[in-house]
Amino acid sequence: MTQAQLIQQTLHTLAYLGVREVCVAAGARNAPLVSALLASSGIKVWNFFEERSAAFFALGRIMADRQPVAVVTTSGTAAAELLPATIEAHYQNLPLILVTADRPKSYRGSGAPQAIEQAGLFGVYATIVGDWDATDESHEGHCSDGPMHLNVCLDEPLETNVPGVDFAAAPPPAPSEEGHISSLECDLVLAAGMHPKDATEAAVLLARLGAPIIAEATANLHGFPALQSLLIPGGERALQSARPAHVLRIGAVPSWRWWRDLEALPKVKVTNITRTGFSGLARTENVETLPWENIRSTQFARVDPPCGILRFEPELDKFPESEPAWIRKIADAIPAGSRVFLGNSLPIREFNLTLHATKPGVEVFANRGANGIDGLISTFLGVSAVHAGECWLIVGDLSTLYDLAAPWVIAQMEHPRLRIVVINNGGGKIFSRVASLRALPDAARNVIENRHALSFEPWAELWGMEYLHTNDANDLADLLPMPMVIEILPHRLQTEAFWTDWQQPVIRPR
Ligand SMILES: Cc1ncc(C[n+]2csc(CCOP(=O)(O)OP(=O)(O)O)c2C)c(N)n1
Repeated sequence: MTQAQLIQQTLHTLAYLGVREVCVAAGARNAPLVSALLASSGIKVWNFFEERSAAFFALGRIMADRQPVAVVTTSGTAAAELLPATIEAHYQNLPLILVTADRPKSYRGSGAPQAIEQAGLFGVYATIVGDWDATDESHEGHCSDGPMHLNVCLDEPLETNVPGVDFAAAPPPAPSEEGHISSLECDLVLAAGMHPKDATEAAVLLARLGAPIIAEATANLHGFPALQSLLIPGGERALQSARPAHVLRIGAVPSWRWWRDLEALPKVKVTNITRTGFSGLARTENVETLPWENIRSTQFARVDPPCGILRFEPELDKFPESEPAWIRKIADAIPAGSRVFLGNSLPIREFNLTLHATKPGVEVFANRGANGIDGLISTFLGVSAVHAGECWLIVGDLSTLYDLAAPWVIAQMEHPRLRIVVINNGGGKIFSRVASLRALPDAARNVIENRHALSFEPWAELWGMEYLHTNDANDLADLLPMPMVIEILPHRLQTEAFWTDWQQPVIRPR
């Protein structure tokens, strides 16, 4: 097979996998692929100078539109930069397609320049589609769940005049819609991480079921009037009072500590309905994991007596400058029709804690596959890239420092009404909430928390974003329609006081 045929074969495979968007980070080795993509029709090309952002951005595009997206790298460590996003895609079971240009197979193990062991680079995290070089004729494309890796060996001379293909000509892959409908009972529902379309389906089942629901913001259930009386506020604190016999978890693995504690409660039955295939628990006793299609079952029933869960609302007025109170103020400022992305660590937990309702059309996303604090801004930008409304990211300061190159792609977006809200509490403050770490001497906590006094204003300036540092929530209304960094410095002592108050043990009424 000639190099031109190999390039075309690769592009046709992407087309048949349903890829209509691709993120490229160019080098010399992948230039034949990049130039053929640019000569193609029916494909949107986003360009990046570094691969880690490209891959997380692609992940965000998949999360928003639920279509496969490819990322194309050159050879060497460029390919390795895709690993964190690939792991996240694996645990979210999302079709991130990795196309890595490689030197010919004969270079493997040689230590020659920019030749690393790319075949199988992503281990268990990606299905390998062939190991292609110009002599390999077996190039069967097939669609699978989760990430896929196409390693494409290209020899010199590199051909940069290969004609493109028409991606729109490929038929869209048939959706897999199979599942077995089972019957089950439950007395408590935990919901997290659902695409808004899935949330609409789940809401029908949950309204019929009538069991109490503890839902994270990313479940996208808080906008349904039929669920208002079932949704219990208070998250972790409300869960402390629950004595369920049978938990139904739908969507992603919840971020609540209580979910982790379920490991030690083997008598509590857990039924998972999820697109990821992961149970989210190490224990297997009394745990079943069903495919998403079971959400349409009519065989569900609520267990009586109910699990006795109590309602808690955080008393934010007592600590108005605390971090949770700020999160509530930000949530209230987010207009209808916005997309929201919640950073890991404290932002997602505090948003869930203070959540009471969402405005119409607000959609919430997060990376809860592997819970990384890397790539969050890039994933947010992918989720936001073609959204016409406002897009809000709430993210910690260390998480922001992790992804400083992310805004590169903003210049390619049509409606970048972005609000990147950095909750700058001067380091990884989640660790100050862990009792064993709080007991450490200050010098050790300094290292663990990576305390700092950095400001994000120069970063905003570097990327031409507006910058707002505010102590007044009124400043969050009617923001200019442009990319913006909003830096919030919550009050440290009020935040500590809030948590002390909130962690008081739950007293159950007789
Ligand atoms: C890639 C990665 N590295 C390290 C961690 C471990 N980790 C979890 S939270 C956290 C600190 C987060 O700090 P920040 O983003 O400032 O948020 P805060 O906790 O202050 O809200 C770290 C390092 C992780 N989850 N992911």
